[in-house]
Amino acid sequence: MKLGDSLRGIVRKIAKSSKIDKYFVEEMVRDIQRALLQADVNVRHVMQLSKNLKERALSEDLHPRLNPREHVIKVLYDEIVDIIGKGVEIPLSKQKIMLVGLQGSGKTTTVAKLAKYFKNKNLKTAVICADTFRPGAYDQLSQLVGEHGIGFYGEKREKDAIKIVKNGLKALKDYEVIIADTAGRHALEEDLIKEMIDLEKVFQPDYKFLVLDAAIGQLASKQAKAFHDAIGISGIIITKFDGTAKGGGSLSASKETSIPIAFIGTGERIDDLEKFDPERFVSRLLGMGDLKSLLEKAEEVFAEEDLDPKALLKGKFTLKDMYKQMEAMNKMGPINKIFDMLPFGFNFDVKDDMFETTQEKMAKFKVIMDSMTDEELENPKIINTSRIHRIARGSGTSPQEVKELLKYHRTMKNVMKSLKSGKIPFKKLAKKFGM
Ligand SMILES: Nc1nc2c(ncn2[C@@H]2O[C@H](COP(=O)(O)OP(=O)(O)O)[C@@H](O)[C@H]2O)c(=O)[nH]1
Ligand SMILES: [Mg+2]
Repeated sequence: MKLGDSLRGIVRKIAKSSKIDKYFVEEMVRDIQRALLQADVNVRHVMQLSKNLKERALSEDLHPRLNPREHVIKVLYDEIVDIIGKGVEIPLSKQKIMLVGLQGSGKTTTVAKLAKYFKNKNLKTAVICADTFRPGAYDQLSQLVGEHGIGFYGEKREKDAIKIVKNGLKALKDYEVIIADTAGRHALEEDLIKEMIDLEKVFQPDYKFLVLDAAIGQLASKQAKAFHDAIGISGIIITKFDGTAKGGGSLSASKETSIPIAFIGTGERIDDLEKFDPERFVSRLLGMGDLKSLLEKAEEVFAEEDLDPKALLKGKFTLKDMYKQMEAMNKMGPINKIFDMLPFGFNFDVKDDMFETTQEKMAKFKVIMDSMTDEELENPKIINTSRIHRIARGSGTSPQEVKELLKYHRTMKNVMKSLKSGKIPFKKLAKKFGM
């Protein structure tokens, strides 16, 4: 994400600076202003943050465990956490959730993502299609949740959303979590408001989430207020965070309206949904890493795969381990997103595409590994040129492809090693910051 890129650049500059003085702070504040304004953060917030940064960076007493550079990073971290909205804890229990928002904001996609989120937490989850306005809404939602073991209720030809919800509640009474998708319009017009209010009365949701497209930037604030006034919103879900440079606008809109942010959508896939936690979010944004989220996510996936979660960080890391891990990683989503969660100073000398664990690549790796001996799988170091040729012949691949597999393994092994050895500044920083 663009905001993240510029902020990480600034943090790196601070970390490398030889001296933190007035000139340095002024330049830094200018850099930060540019980054935040480009991300469409409200100028008022940017000015307040600049003022606080200038005051605190040099005058404030240093924390006994921090050096001046770390102090400035910590101040920056605090101030950014302060201008974005708070999170909200959604219990993992029986509940009903209703999603509202303008057309195209990402409601239907998010209904499916949320349902999968609760389903992954072992709650019996179903969705209701109460969008009778948009043709194809029924098919879209039933397809999205189709293969994921999520219940679905809809009535393809019924035009009365209230009736559908009433029937849906009866049909789905054995489910623990029920999420309703509702119709959107191009603007918040009277008929939409009326429908939302009627639906709310019948459905009686525990949570009403407003789905906001991150690309609307600062307009998010106005939209959130309007929906809040109409039906009372319990939380915001910001979507399409992956595709915009303006994400800062919706993040600070939450602070302005005091409506917390519940989740963030970061892609089109059903798993591209993150629970929002401002502190974690900002530490990732600043490149300080988020090993906590990473491990949590790994744990979820590894549980599904029946693997030891800590295996990511320990062990000899043989080719067999790598394969298992690739399978798990595949479920966690694109690997470059995972690396976004890792701290700065964690430099890999590799391109993103090297980490693409496509099904195709996995299949090829598997074929190659089938032609290796157990000894080679346990200790890939012994694989010399003549072995490479033998393996390539045996698997019907090219020596080039065998080398690619070995290179991938070496890189992953290095990643594991640095994670294990704690070479990462984050751990130190995190401890110092009391995170
Ligand atoms: N890149 C990206 N696309 C998204 C995200 N959420 C939704 N979309 C896309 O946005 C478009 C509109 O989504 P939809 O759920 O139909 O919106 P609705 O009209 O509010 O129900 C679809 O093409 C989705 O794939 C997201 O977090 N990231
Ligand atoms: Mg929809």
